Amino acid sequence: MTATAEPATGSQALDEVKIGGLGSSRPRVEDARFIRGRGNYVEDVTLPGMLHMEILRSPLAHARIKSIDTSAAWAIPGVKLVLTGEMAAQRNLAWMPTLSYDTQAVLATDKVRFQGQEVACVVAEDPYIAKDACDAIVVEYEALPPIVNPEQAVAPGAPLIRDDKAGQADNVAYQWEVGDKDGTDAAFAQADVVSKLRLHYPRSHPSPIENCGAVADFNNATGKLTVYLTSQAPHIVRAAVALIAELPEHLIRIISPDVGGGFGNKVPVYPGYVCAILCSILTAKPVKWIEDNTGNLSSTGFGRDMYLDSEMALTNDGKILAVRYHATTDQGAFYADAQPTKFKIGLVHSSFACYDVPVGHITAQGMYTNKAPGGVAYRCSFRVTEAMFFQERMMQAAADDLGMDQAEFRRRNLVRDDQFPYRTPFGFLTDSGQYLKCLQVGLDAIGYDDFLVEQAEARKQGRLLGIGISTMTEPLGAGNSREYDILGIKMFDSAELRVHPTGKAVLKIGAQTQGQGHETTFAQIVTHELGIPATDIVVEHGDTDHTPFGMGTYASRSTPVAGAATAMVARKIRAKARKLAAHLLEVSEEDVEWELGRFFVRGAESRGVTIQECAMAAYSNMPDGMEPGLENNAYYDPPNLTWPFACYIATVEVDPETGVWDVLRFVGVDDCGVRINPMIVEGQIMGGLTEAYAISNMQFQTYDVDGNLVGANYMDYLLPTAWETPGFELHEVVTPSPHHPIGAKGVGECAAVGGPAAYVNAVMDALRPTGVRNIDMPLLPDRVWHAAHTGQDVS
Ligand code: MCN
Ligand code: CUN
Repeated sequence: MTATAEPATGSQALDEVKIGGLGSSRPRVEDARFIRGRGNYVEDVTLPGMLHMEILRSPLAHARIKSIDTSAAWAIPGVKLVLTGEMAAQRNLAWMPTLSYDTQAVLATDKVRFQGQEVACVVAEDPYIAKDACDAIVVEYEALPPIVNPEQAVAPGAPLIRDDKAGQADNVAYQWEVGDKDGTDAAFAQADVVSKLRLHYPRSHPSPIENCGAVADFNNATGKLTVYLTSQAPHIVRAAVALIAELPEHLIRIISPDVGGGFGNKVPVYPGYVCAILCSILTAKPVKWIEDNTGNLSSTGFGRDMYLDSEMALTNDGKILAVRYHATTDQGAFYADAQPTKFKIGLVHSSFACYDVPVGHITAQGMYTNKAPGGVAYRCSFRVTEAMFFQERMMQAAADDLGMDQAEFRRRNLVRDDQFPYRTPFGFLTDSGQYLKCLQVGLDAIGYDDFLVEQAEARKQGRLLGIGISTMTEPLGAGNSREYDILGIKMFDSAELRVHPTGKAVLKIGAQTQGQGHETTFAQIVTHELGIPATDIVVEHGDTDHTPFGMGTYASRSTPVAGAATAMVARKIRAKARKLAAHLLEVSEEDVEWELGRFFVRGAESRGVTIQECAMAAYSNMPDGMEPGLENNAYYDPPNLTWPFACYIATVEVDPETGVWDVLRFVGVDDCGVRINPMIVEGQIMGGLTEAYAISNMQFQTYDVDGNLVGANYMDYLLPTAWETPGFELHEVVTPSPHHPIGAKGVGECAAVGGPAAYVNAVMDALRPTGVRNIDMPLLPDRVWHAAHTGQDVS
C-alpha cells in the first residue's frame, strides 16, 4: 500500500479538481433532494396497513411499579395492541443488552429508574389514538428516593438503583484505570509546582433535527423483518437485532434512509426500536414509531456528564512532568455507552497526546443515577470531548499558576515534528502532525501579541477582555481491529465498487451519512483513484441487504476507515483496468503507465485508453481467460487511528454588569491531513464550533432534586441560531496521515471536541484579575456575574 496515490504522470491527465476529485469543493449532491423537500426520512415511509406506536414514559425518576392497568386503553376504538413490560418479558424482551455489556430495560417491569423511561406502548390505527390510549393507562407507582448525581450515588445508605442485577451491591457501573501510578507519584514528588483543578463537563444533548424513529415490518409469510430506522450504524443494529430478538440475520433488513442529523444520538439501539419490532411481530402489521422532542431530549443518548479532579506536576520553567486525574461519570440508570469494548470510559486517555508528558495516571469510575442512559454522543469521539476539554482547561490553569504566557506554555510542551511516531503517556501512538506550526498560524491570525496589548489597556479602563487557546490532537477513526470492537465485532470497514460498461460507477459503503455528505465526498475518492468524474459515480449506503458489512458512522471514522476501503477498492479496479488496457493497447502490462483517467504506453504517450474504454472492454473485449466485469470489494482494517490536530483561539469581552460575554473573534486552524472536499470540511468545522459555543454558553440539561429533567424541551434547551453564533475565521495546515491511502484524517468531531475550551479559557482569561479559576459550563450570565463579583469559582 502506498501512502498517496500515484501522481498523474502524462500530459493528458485530467484536471482532478475540475472532475470533482480530491480538493474539489463540489456542491453536496444530497442537497438537491434535501432543499427541494425530496428527502426520504423514516417519517416519510408509509407502508400498506401500517399502524402507529406511542410510548408511555415514566413521570418519576425512581419508583417501584405496583400495578399497570391497561384495560381503559384497550377499550379505545382503533387500539390494536397495548404492550407492557410483563408481556415483553414473556418473549424474553423486557430487557436488552447495551453496547457496553450492561442491560437496559425495554419496558419497565419492576421499577422505573429515570424520568422518561419507557413503561408501556400502544399500537393504534393512528398516532393520536395511540397517544390518547397511552394517557388511559393507569400505572400505580411507589416513589423511591432518586439519585441525581454521582455524589449521592456513593453516599452511605443510598438506595440501590440496579437491584435487578445479581451481585450488584452498590451504584458503581464500572471502574477503570490506565497509566503508571508509581512513576506518576515519583514525578509529582519532584515537582516545583502542582496545579490543581476540579471541573464538570455538563450533560449535553445531540438534538438532531429529526428525532429517533422506526417503521418495523415483520412479514409473517416470508419471516422477513424489514426495519426502516434512524440509525448511524445499520449493520450493527442488524447484528444486535439478530442477537436480541433471536432472528436469523439473513431475514433481517435494516434500512436507514435519509437521516436528519445524528451527532451520536443514533448509534445506540433504543427501547422504542425494539418495541416497534416486537409490536410488528405481534400484530403482523407494519408499525411506525416517531419519537417526539420531549421523548428524544429525555430518553435518548446524551453526551458527557463527567467530573474531573486533576493535578499537574510542573517545573518552574514550565515543563510538564506528569498528570494525574480521576474522572467520575454519571451514567444514568443503565451503562449504555456505545464505545469500544476494551475502554470503559471511551478514549478519555487520549488526553495529553499532543504534549510531551513523560508519565500519567488516570482512574475512572462510572456511577448509576436516576437519569437517562447514554454517555457517548454529540460529536464526542468516544469521550475525547471531555478529555480535550479537561486537558486544555488544565493547561490554562497551569500556565496561570506558573505565571507564564499560555501560548508559550503550550509551545514548551507540544510534541515536536521530529518526535513522531510518538507514544503518549497513556499508550496511544500518534504518527504525524505539525503542532507548533499550527499553533503559530493561529496566533498570527488572531494577532496574539497585539491582543495582549489591547487587553492590558482595556483592563486599565475596567473592561474585561480575554483570549482563550485550545490545542489538541484527537484519535479519530476506530479502529484497528486489534484494539477496537463493538460487542466483539471488530472495527474495520468496507466498500464495494462496480463500474458499468460505459464507465459510470456505483459505490456501496457500510458507513451511513446523517448530514456529513458522504454521497458527495466518497465519490471524490473514487474520482481521485480512477479519474471517473464524480458526477458519474453514485454512492449507496444505509441498506444492510445492499451494502457490505460496515461498522457505521460515528467517532469520525468514515473517512479514516470506509474512505480508506473506498480508495483500496478503487485501486483493485485500477489494477484490473490496467490488464484490460494492456490488452487493448497490445503491449505488456509492464509497459502501461497511469495518469488520471487514462492508461498509456510508456514512451508513446499519445497511445492510450481511458478508464471508460477499459470499462467497456471488461464487458465486451476482455483478454482470454479474464473474468468479465469490473467490480470488486475491499475490507479495510486500519493500522492506526488518524490523528488530526487543531488550534482554536477565541477572544471575548465579558460585561461585568450583566455577566454576558461576547465573542470578539474566533480563529480555527485545523490539520485533518488531505482534505477531500474543502467546503464540506469547513462546514463540519463550523458546525462543530457552533456546537462548542452552544455547550459552553447556553445549553443546560440538568435534573432537579426529584430527578425531574430541566431542559426537556427546546424552550429550555437552547439551540444557537445564526444570530448569536459568532463568525469563524478558518485556516489550515496539511500533514497527510502516513498510513491512510489518500492521507486523509477524520475531522467531523474536531471542532466540537476542541472548541469548548477555547471559549471557556477566553472567559476565564478575561476574569483573571478577579482571581476566579473556574466556572463550570455552561457559562450562563448569572454564573459569570457571580464569579466576577465574588472572585469565587462557580460549579
Ligand atoms: N472529509 C473530507 N476530508 C477529510 C476528512 C473528512 O472531505 N480529510 C469529509 C468526509 O468525507 C465527510 C465529512 O468530511 O463527508 C466528515 O468526515 P469524517 O471526519 O470522516 O466523519 P464521519 O463522516 O465519520 O462523520 C461522523 C462525525 C460524527 S462522529 C458526528 S457525531 C457528527 C459529525 O460527523 N454528526 C454530524 N458531523 C455531522 N454533520 C452533520 N451534518 N450531521 C451530523 O449528524
Ligand atoms: Cu460520539 S457522537 Mo459521533 O461519534 O456519532
